[in-house]
Amino acid sequence: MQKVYAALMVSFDEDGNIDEKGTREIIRHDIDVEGVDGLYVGGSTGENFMLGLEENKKIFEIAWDEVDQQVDLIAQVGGPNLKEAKELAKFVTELGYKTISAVTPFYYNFTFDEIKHYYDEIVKDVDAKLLIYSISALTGVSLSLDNFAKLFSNPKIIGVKYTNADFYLLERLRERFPDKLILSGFDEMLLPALIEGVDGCIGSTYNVNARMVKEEIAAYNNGDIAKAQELEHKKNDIITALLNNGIYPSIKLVLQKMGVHAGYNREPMAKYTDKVIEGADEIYAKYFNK
Ligand code: MN9
Repeated sequence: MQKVYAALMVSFDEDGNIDEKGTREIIRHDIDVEGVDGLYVGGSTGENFMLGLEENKKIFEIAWDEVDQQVDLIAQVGGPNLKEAKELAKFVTELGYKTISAVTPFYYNFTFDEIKHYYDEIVKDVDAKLLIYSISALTGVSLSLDNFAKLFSNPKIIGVKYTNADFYLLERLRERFPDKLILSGFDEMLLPALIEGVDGCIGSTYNVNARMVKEEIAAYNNGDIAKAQELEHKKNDIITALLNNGIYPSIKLVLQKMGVHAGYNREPMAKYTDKVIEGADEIYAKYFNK
């Protein structure tokens, strides 16, 4: 069965400090209520690119401790600061994480050789497998099929978190690398990704909607395509509402309504306005208060 990973959210207090208790509550909710198969820690949904090294370490520690090996964990350690990425990779593997992930290095228009060097360096001295985190819409970094082939030639690089609407490339990747792990990163494009043969999915909305998604995957696997399509539509009604109201604040506010202390977003993300709070209340009432 294809695995569902929540891209873990982190709870921050009003001043933007990590709220450890709230973060543990989100983890418990994801595992105990949503029934996720795993957590992707330190991704964009974890607001990681707004945090410092020590804060990222703290979050990896909290997640490792709270999860207590109940579900799979993937630690996203990447960013344009390669020294820090390597330090985080070492830190998480010493904690016990077996799988790490790293975003393609962004901002400086690195050449492919520089990107390849970055990945080889991150995995070089650690006993861990790595998933490339490819999200070209936000990083501006696109990888071709041949680029993937070169990166995958390193045996420690076991797959990709594929956050991309290019289904042709996804199909070519699946065909060429049947043994690599491909996890789909756009929650709103799950069904077409399943059809292309992904091994699972990682996403922000699975913090609040993993149950419906697991039902959809089960319907797809049973060959009940009509049911899978119906669930894809229902899921995307929710995702569309969340996106229209602001995805990060809305997921946190919905969690809050579910009794989980998900806190605030980290600046420069805005504080919740009344309009956003009302919008999230409506989303909760319409889709979640069953
Ligand atoms: O991890 C997430 N990407 C970002 C992947 O937040 C940048 C997705 O789960 C999206 O939030 C989701 C809604 O567009 O697909």
